[in-house]
Amino acid sequence: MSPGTDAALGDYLRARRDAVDCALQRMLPPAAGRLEALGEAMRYSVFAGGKRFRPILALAAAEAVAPGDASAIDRAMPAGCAIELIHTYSLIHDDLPAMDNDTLRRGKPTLHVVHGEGIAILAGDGLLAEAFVILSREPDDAGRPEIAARKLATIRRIADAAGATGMVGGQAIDLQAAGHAHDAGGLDAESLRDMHARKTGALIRASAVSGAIMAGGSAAQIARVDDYAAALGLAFQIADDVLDVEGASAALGKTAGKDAAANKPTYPALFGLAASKRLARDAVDAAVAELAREQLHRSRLAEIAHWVVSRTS
Ligand code: GRG
Repeated sequence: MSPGTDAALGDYLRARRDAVDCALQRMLPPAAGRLEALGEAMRYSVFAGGKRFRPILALAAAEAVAPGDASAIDRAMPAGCAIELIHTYSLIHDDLPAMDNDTLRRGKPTLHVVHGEGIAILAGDGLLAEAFVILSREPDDAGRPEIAARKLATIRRIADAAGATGMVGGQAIDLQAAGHAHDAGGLDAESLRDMHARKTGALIRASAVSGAIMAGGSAAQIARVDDYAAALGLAFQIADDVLDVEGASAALGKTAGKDAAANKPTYPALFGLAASKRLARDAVDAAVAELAREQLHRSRLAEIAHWVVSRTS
């Protein structure tokens, strides 16, 4: 956890991260037989040491709409884990020579450096498909039509977030903008916001919404959690851009300073550092205000929003 993280929140995040790691160990197919190399490659990236921010967000949203209901956490866990696999696939592919061409991720050499580009592409593909195996398999909905309906809504939401109008679409916009001669890849503020809302925001939003859906939240609660997470995703991205400028590669576990070097579209490039930090704090306030509209602001979701902009990795 970051040095500034409140002790109780730090304990909470650690406990949740451990529970997510345990669930991921169980849910991923074993690396065995003829598929041992592929399975090992998938596990290498999944267990390279991510924060598990998205699954923790799904679990916190489930707790927020169903406080004190332990089954809510169990029901949200498969969605959280599936999203972590999709997120990990996106990092593997993003690091490939054809995209960001990076050699360090989660504090370790990137997957294509260790296992080669072909296996890295396939490991990413495998993780994406495996996410939907998990989503359709868990939790068991035998004889529970309301759980089956929640699963279907969750699958739809996650597929949308990961797909061509979500994360993949945002990455395509990013790829086209990178390397332009102008600041921030030639994108104006609105285009930058739209790109990030797709590339990073959509999956973050789907994480919180999936947790709320799987825990049986009301339509009004789910809508507020969605709006909260939209603002949170923006805060997360701005903080990530600021960390790329101010952070150290060792703490980040990835190469710092790459955005500016590649003339990437970022908030600091467009607004400067001080204004970017202010925008991130404004986004956190907006996120918490959305929670308050459904009395969800005394939950971990609000603490997580503040943590997102104070983290150092
Ligand atoms: C290749 C389809 C495809 C998409 C790639 C998400 C993404 C799109 C690329 C990652 C590039 C990047 C660094 C984006 C900034 C925000 C972000 C996703 C940071 C990494 O997420 P963290 O901080 O990482 O949650 P950990 O390792 O903790 O899981």
